Amino acid sequence: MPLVNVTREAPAVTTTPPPATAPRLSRSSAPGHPAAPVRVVHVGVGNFFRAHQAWYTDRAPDAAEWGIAAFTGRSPAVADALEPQDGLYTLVTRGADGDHLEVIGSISAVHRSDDHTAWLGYLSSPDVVVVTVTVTEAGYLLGPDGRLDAGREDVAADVGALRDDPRAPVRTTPGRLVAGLLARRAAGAGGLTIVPCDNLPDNGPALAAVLADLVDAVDPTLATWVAEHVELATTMVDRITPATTDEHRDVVLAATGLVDAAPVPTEPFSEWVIEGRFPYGRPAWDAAGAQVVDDVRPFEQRKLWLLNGAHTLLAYAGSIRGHETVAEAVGDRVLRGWVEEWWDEAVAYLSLPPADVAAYRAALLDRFGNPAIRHALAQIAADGSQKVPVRIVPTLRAELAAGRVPAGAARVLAAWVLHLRGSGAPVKDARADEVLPLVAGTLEESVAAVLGLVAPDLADHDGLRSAVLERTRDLTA
Ligand code: CS2
Repeated sequence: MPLVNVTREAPAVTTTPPPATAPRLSRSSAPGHPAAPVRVVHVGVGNFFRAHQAWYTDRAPDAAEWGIAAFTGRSPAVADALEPQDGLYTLVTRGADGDHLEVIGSISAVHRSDDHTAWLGYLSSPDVVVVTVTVTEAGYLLGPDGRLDAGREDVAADVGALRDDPRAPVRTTPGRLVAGLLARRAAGAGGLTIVPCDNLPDNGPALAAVLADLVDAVDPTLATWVAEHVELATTMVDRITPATTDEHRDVVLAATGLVDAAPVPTEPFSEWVIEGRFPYGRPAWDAAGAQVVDDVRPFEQRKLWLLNGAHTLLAYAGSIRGHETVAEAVGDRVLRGWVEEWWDEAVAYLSLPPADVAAYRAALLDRFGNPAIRHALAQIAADGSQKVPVRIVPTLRAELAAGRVPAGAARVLAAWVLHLRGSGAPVKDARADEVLPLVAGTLEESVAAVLGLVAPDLADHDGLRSAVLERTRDLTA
């Protein structure tokens, strides 16, 4: 795999304009990346997937046998960028020593989410045995009870469409998966493994529950076939991957002489921990650095509570304190103290050896402080309604059960309430219609209502309410 290293002492971006006629990155301008036959289908081709699962697949020793057909999720624009590039893109890994540029060739085909015929075609093929998913927490359509949120209008529309015609276009990710499974059963194409790769606790069982509910509503006879043919893996995924900007395009053009409309910036660190049997096969992701374990939960809790929990704290409290990126925010002494306070609470409930947890915390401070990763707090602030309950509430509950009102967890809730009330990063939430009315009254009322959303049984806990209120004062001081 050709690698270009660009040191920061000799900046990649020069003032010399690149030739106006610079060729576009593609399988002909960047030879050595033949398209592998499609055996993996992916839903949600965003930057995270391209820095993570696609990169592991590219590095696997059997990469030549495992091409990916990648479907867009919410944003079709990436398909417009990748199609003329034959699926190729540049991964820009930004370390302390500079940028490492690498062309990734594992995406053999790119499709827009509405290319339902292509979707059904792949799922009907016995060659395809793995489906990976990165659609963000919100894409799973989980209700508060951990089952499919069947009251949603888009879910009802998918149920109606699939009952009438199993090949009808659908709107949701669970709808696409069920449509694919119906087509696969009809084609007699055999079994496959679905690999959810989003930051949800127990993402395999969570997706299994959603699919079971949808199957039940659409065609209960599919349930037996699913039980015999569909495996769900459970995974912990980790790599900090911000959005692409023109700076990244300029770095790639200056270093390679090729135009890449959609390079992906990412950090050097990467982790993928996978629990799953994969009886139908998979790329040798373990040989590419992924860990295959019997129980992913300890790793997932460590990552979700320490990394993602601190991200959520920084996104709200940091933007309220006037910062724009994670690196800026963690460089603020006050915020850094709040992060440590939160970690001190959360680590008590992790089951990994304390020395590993301590090393992870130390590494996180370096990762957050990486100045070359301009990870926008506003990006992390999105969809708090999906993130706060899984990142913060388990520790909150455990601390209350132990008889303590945790200041760190209360602070995250306080910062989120203030954010929803208009402070710091702009509010962008898949459930904004439900969340924003909660903060329409006084601050006291907002705190009570938000607690009622994330932990209904704790909404009347006086000690917790006053701790959250008190923390809002620290943030507005
Ligand atoms: C972040 C994650 O946007 C967010 O909510 O906390 O995307 C985070 O950067 C990744 O999980 C890192 O692996």
